[in-house]
Amino acid sequence: MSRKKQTLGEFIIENQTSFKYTSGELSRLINSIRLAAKVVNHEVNKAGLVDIIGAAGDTNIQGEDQQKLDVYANEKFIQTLTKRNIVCGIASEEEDDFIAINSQDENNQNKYIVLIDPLDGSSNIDVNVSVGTIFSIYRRVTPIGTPVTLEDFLQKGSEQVAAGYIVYGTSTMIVYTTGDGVNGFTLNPAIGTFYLSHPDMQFPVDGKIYSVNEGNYVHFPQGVKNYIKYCQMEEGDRPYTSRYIGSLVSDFHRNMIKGGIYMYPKSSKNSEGKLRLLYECNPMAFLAEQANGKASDGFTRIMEIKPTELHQRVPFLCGSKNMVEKAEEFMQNA
Ligand code: P6P
Repeated sequence: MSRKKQTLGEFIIENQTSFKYTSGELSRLINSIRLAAKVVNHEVNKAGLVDIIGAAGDTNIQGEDQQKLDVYANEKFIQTLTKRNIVCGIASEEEDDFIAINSQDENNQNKYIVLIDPLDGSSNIDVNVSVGTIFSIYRRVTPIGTPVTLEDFLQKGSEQVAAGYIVYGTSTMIVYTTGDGVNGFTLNPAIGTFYLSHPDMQFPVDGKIYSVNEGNYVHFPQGVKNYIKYCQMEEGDRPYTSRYIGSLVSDFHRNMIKGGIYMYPKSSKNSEGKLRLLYECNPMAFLAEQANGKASDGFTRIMEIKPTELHQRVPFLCGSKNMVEKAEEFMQNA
């Protein structure tokens, strides 16, 4: 008889003492993300059945066509986080500016801010390929009870208190860290409960999978080209396998389980890369490092980069430590 699997709710309660700050609020925050994840999951899973897919007709600050599910997911996460009165500020890929929550209430003692990519990989929605939500949580740095400012959001990734993702794949999972390792929880849709299915997730120190959009090869810096050719060379345990889903959360999740590297380098088309530092790279970097992996822009540790803008982009490499270090070697010696 297999041991009863712990639910996400039980796990949060059991582990909140290991969290170095006031634990109750963070637990409530993770719980509100869990609720929003279930609501969004329900819509993602039936996207093909109702007229909710397809462009919403608007574009976001990134200039990308907003998919209706992008808009829906953004609204649900913001509503849930606001309604539960847990956070004092939210920034989202789908919002031009950050949102101050209850900023007129000087009794608002909420100390956490959340940055979110509500539906990453949304171009995959219409073709039934997995997508994800990414979240990053900080404590505010401006005085409690005052409206949050941009300073609260432009913190280094090393200041994150929690980060994670939801992957809406063949099964729906929440994978997150509060700085004490990475744990994965799988949703049982029949009863709407997440169960601890992947305790203490770790990147294998090495791997054989490289994930990059090779369609951009001719536009990459020479060091990146040299690393890709290294991956393809018949030597030792190479050539590696190329796997690129076009959904960061899905590529990251597979590489964390099997071993591998994900790269979105800068190029002559994207001078700073495509991925956003605050709500894509920093949370994935926190997870990567907590899972014994590594994340950099090829030269600098992602979580050491001081943000200057809310929607700032950076080049991004993350995954198995040895693979990231080999790619950095090629990039730094080109
Ligand atoms: P490209 C999705 O838009 C995303 O932000 C990541 O999830 C994904 O890895 C990447 O962009 C795909 O971008 O340019 O290769 O299609």
